[in-house]
Amino acid sequence: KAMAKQRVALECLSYHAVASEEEADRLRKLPIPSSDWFHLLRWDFDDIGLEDEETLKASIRMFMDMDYLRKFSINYKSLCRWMLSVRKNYRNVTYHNWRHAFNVAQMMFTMLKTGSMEDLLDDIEGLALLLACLCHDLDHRGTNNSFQMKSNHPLAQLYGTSTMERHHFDQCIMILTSEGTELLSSMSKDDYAKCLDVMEHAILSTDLALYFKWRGGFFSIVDRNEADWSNKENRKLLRSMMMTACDVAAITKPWPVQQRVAQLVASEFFEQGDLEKEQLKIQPMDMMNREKKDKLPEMQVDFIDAICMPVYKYLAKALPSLSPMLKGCEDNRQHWQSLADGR
Ligand code: 5BB
Ligand code: ZN
Repeated sequence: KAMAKQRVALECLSYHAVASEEEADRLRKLPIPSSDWFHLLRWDFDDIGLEDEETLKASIRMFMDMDYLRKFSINYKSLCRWMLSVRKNYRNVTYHNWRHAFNVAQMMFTMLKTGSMEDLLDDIEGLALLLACLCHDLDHRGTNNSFQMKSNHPLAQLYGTSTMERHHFDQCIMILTSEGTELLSSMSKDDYAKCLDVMEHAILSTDLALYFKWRGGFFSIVDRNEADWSNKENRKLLRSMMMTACDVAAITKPWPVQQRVAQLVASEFFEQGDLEKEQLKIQPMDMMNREKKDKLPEMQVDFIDAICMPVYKYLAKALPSLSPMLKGCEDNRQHWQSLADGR
């Protein structure tokens, strides 16, 4: 394990950049428009009209409006430098890039504020979830856990399960503990430990395998009408479902947005399929095979039925204020079904 860790450090982790102080200083001096201006509190938010720098400002705005700078004595310049560093540690891959992380965080912000979930959670949980959303796919290479395994990547040797998610969390910790980006340095030891614990669980929750493992527990709590959110274990399940709901929230967006994002997801899958053919000499699954691209509508319907609809259905059942996500998902299912039927 020590050897594997060393190899990973050499082969994969050596590149982890912190943004320069000059960059942070520049961002620190720029005005930050309101949440209203960015439409940050809307379920149908779309990032397409925003410049890259505006996505940074919008992310900072979320922390300001949650009042986390005051509540946790977060230094504004550190927040700016942290934000720049997080963006820097996303790669230019087709889908799992900074824009995706930003959209996931916006959805969490909307669930907390517009969906009133901030009333159910404490401030440390809210802060940890928002930070986790921005960090949850750090250094993603556009390939999934199964690819790391099949290609015998050192990351897969280090982390046998939830490979990429453990790596995303690792990267997240590295940024949080680097000089100049130590956002949580004013927290008490206990609060800091709790925040990191919630973040780790939240980032791991974005592993689809863990969603399948944990969702039954959540569904039965909701079905038995025993939704006591003051219970520690119940809250843990709730937070994990919130992460999944935000991670796949493109499926709840207005149809033109959903179509555009689905194309990005498909392209990234096809790029992995190309690597599997060329490098691993294996036949990719349909989802990753560009020769099967006609199956996209059918696959989106399956994705909605197997993964998305259940999480939005149970979240809306537990908390009716979240039903706009369910509605958006249902609308998109209809669109994809029509296309699958050739209509
Ligand atoms: C996903 C799981 N996989 C192991 C087998 C295939 N499936 S799937 O049938 O549900 C599927 C999902 C098939 C095709 C898909 O996209 C074709 C473009 C998708 C799909 N996945 N469609 C999407 O719009 C999105 Br967004 C995604 C993202 C899934 C990433 C992992 C989500 C983690 C949730 C905790
Ligand atoms: Zn993600």
